[in-house]
Amino acid sequence: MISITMPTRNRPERLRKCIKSCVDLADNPGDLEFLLYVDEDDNETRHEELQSEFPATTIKTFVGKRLFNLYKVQNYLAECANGYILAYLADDMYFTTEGWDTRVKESFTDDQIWLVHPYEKYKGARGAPHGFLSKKAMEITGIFFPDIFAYNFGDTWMWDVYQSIGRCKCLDDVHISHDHPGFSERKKNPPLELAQYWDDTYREKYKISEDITYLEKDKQTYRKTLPERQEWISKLKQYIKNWSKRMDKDELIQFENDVKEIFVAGKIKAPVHLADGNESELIEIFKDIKRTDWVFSAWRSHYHALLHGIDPEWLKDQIEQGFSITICNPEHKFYTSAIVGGIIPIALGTALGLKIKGSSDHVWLFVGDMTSRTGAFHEALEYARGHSLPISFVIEDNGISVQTPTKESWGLDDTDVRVIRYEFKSSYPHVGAGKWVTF
Ligand SMILES: Cc1ncc(C[n+]2csc(CCOP(=O)(O)OP(=O)(O)O)c2C)c(N)n1
Ligand SMILES: [Mg+2]
Repeated sequence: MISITMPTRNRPERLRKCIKSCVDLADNPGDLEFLLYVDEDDNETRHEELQSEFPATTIKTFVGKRLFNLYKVQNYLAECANGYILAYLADDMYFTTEGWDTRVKESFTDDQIWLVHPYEKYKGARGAPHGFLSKKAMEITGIFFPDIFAYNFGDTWMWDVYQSIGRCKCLDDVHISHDHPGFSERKKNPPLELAQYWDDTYREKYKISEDITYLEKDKQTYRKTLPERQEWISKLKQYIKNWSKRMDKDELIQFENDVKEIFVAGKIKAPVHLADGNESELIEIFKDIKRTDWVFSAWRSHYHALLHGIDPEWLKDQIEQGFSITICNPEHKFYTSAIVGGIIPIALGTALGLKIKGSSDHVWLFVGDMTSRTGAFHEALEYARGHSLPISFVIEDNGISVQTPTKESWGLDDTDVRVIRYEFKSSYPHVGAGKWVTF
């Protein structure tokens, strides 16, 4: 979902035009959320009517004190947003490109650390007066926008920070128009149609007192903020670096040893399924798995979760809480089920959904050797093959189902070339750490 944060004041018609352009030109207006901040003394904006006028989308209004600080308003709205992409748009812009939302969503691959911005008539690709950031980035920097400015330089800050980490993306094919050009443009060629918008609201905001304008004051503040911007840059860089790093064999083994110790001490009041002996195979397989792919696994999923980039601390905490056999992390598109075969139709349906949407993401399904004998597995394999779905099947063959030797019970060997298969031998039993534990 894209959440659009939008402070507005006394411009009902332009606000309408802006929302209308966003909704009419979006491929998926149901996946948009508008968060409007309306000043309590604004009696022109008929925000109550907007939701019924645009039923295809979600419009939430927050009425509050006039804050005289655009970024405080935007930060407040961003905190309330549900989307993983946050947009800072102004109520005097409007999109002119169909499918703008799909283009924006596509741009947020990898680690989500991007400033994506449309091509704007006056600034072109040379700045991002309007843009899209991720909630992830906001988590890392702790705040959506720095709120030390009143009205200016927040977007300059973003532009500088994201440019210097090489994560600024101008969508040349997504255009917006902005009824509020920069000063130089206005001086050179004052557009008549804009003059009417140059109302008291604007004049008021550009003047603090007789000798200083907000613009001048914000500029002075900006010059002093290099250390703060550098702090953002290093936090974001660090995140990007950690994100692309995968655990190596020793780190995986160390993680399981830690879990084993905690379990044997009786501190995890639920079953744990430990793995070992398959680190190298999994590390090899995960080289082909993009961080943005979907991974589905079963009860023994610690290694899969770690190799898919899930935070080891978060995972350990989940295991300690007793969720070892049902680890799920939507942010990383990682899902498991402890029901034999339970995850198979979910993975298959996800692959079907991706194909229908035309997504370039891929689904990876990990199952045990006995699970690969179930009807659900064979049906899924046939259906995926018949419909050319973006899904890969991986069979993890430890030769047993709990304690039953799989090959003995089925009387066959496996030579199916349509699936990835690796064999391994774990020194742990099916469940637990090989030592009886009383909780
Ligand atoms: C529907 C269902 N039946 C039985 C079980 C109990 N069970 C849990 S894991 C498992 C063994 C599955 O063997 P395999 O697919 O080879 O997995 P692995 O050896 O990797 O654990 C069984 C029977 C279950 N979780 N769900
Ligand atoms: Mg098995």
